[in-house]
Amino acid sequence: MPSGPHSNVPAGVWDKVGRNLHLQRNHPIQIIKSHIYQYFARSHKDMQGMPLFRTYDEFPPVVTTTQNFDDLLVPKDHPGRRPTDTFYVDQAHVLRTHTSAHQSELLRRGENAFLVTADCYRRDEIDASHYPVFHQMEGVRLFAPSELASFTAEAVLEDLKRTLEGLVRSLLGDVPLRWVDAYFPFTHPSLELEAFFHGSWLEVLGSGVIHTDVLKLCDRTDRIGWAFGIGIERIAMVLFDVPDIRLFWTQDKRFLEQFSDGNISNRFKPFSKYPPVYKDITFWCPPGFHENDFCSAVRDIAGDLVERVQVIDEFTHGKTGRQSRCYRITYRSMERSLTNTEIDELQQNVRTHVSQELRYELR
Ligand code: FA5
Ligand code: MG
Repeated sequence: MPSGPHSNVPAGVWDKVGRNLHLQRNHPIQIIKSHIYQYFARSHKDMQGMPLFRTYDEFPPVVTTTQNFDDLLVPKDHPGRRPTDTFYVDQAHVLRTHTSAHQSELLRRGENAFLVTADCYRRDEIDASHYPVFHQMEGVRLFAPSELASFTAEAVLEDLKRTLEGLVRSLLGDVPLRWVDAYFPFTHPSLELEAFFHGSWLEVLGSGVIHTDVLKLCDRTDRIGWAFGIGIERIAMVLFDVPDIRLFWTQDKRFLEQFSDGNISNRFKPFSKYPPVYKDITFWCPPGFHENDFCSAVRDIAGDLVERVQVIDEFTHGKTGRQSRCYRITYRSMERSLTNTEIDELQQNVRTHVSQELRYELR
């Protein structure tokens, strides 16, 4: 477990390194990965009739900041680089925040079509669709001039949208989908795809036309192409109707036994819904306050017993300009009923940590 002055990886996250749900038989994450590999193998063939896309799913999770950020033109002052957002192993290494970290090395090797599946890590908000460890699949396709009707970004974008719509429809059927404009430093134009799930729009992937400056860095200016990064948990939630992302990490047989390799037509039958317990905490935000620091502390203390962290009230003091926030923490186990004593103890630990380690002034 990394422990130097620049490391901010908590034990609860480090424990998940190596779990590789995308390699675990009969696990929903693995089932979706295999479906996508097969879909591409069928739909995209090379001149010899062999699958066009090469697949990689064993790249180690610790990458350099060059791979994760610089190669992708992420500006030095981009918030995504900060230790509030990213888990640093040391100053020059991070737990990859996305599978795009492997794009450039494969492009430099001369590859033109590949899929990379891997575990990714982020300090993020806490709710039913965000988890500090999740799985992405990167897809990249470069075209030679002869492979496109016109050698333009428009033609690439059209191929990207057609490919992804076909892929996502093969999994999600007629679930409502919509494209929204997005921004990534390494693609232009950029788009995200959202799926309608439990009453709201859930983002399932980011994508775009690969920025010409990325291709320049890789010495691949003879081609143009697209890339996408799909959130496998998000697809799995919509496909199997899994209401909470924490379930993918459970060892509970009542969850795991509902899934089997090759089967994407079953829906998850919730085995129980235990009651939530709500606890509020109010504090003055110190200068430079970042919500991810608070969420990360709650996650470290409560693990998978925390379901959601949300601001329910905030105000700024008229004279001092200090900001006060009240956060509501929802505790709920996916597997059992929680006792009051247990939750009171967790909440007390959160309060102590917040005041003594993070040095927030409680109210
Ligand atoms: C990216 O990570 C880009 N690398 C995607 C990309 C690749 C764009 C290639 C262009 C070209 P984004 O941060 O939006 O983008 O994440 C992509 C997907 O990962 C999201 O749509 C979501 O499905 C999933 N995701 C992101 N954060 C989390 C999280 N904390 N928990 C679960 N899934 C997540
Ligand atoms: Mg996004």
